Amino acid sequence: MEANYEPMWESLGLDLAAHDELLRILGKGYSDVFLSQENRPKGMSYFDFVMSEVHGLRVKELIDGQKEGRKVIGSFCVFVPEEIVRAADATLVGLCTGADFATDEVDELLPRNTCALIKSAFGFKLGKVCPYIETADMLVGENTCDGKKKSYEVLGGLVDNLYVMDLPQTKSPEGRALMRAEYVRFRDAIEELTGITIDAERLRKGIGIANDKRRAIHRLNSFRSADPAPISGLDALLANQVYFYDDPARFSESVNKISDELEQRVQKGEGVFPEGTPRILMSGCPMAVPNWKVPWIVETSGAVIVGEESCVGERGTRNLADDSRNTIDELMESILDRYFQIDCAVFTPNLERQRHIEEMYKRYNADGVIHYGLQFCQPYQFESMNVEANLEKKGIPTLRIDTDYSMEDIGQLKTRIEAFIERIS
Ligand code: BJ8
Repeated sequence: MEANYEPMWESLGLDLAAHDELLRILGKGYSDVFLSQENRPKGMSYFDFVMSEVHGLRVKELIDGQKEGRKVIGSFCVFVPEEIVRAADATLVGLCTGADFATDEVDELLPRNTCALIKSAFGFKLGKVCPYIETADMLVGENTCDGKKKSYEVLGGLVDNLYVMDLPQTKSPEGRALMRAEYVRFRDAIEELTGITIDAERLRKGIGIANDKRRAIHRLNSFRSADPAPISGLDALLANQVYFYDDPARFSESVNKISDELEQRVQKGEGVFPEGTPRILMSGCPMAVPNWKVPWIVETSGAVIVGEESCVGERGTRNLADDSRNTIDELMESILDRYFQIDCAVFTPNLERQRHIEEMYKRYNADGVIHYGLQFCQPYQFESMNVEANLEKKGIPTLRIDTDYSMEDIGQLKTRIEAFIERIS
């Protein structure tokens, strides 16, 4: 018998009618986009289950954990260090930012030229349809792009548990010092919230939990360089999206099971699409659940996505933090070492990102790059110009797309993507 989560959603203050509608659309979209795929690895059934319960069982687990004293921290960005949260036996979850909701109310609060990701975060809050934001004991905003930075000033008026982390804009010694100070301040805030003092042993454990998840994703990605590709880009993206919600140990185990299957597939030369299918590297803005529009168009137009240069992808999971150091200060430095390498476009200059795109293009044996920019996202839209020019100069075919979460441009996108696939075939 299906569990009844209505009392739980009601106690979180969700708008039940609007939330039902959201789940209906989400379920239909998931079925159309994911369940219609052929030759999926059997292990993906785990993610089908997770998605069918994304606002149900997982939220219940978080609330049950809260009853046992485990705090929930909600985040909008991969700069929020999961290791510190886990070290205090708390749980980090990514917040809903992948679909338009309550757009009229959002337009009253935010300028029209705000990116869809930020508008979405507000839409889920204003429309009362995100159980994660309502469950969280602390919401962490971060001063990255101007849009996010200023929108947190607005969000602060809507919630009473917002913590804002300052972040540098340059990879200079001064930038690193700022980030170090902010990570220490964040550790203090987490200690105060949880009542737990984070010592070296706890922090090492937190690093281990986060590293294990990353290792699992690295292993899955390692099989995607094969031709035929053993997993679709949509399914790999889904694993990267669920990374932000799921219980870490269960996630790593499930991803490793899928990887066992992929290993077999690669040995036998089996894939989701035929050998020789044009291979695409996606690069750019993060795609949060349920933002599957462009990957779906790509993979129903005769190509396969073999990698994501994105925060919901390798920019978010690249590099482990070194847990072999001894003292709390040394381990904090390990965390800093790792996060200071994230090549988000809010940094200037940001040349590492260009290098990473080229490196991933080669590693995944891609035939072309699609740069995915959200309209009004200045950092990534600005960078996309140079990215395209530099890649094309090196003979790497590149398509630059600027879009949002609406479905209005699907026809136009499909035409451009099909033409691009023809170019790289
Ligand atoms: S580390 S990419 S998750 S900031 S799309 S809100 S940049 S206007 S999401 Fe990001 Fe952290 Fe960077 Fe990653 Fe602004 Fe652009 Fe909107 Fe964006």
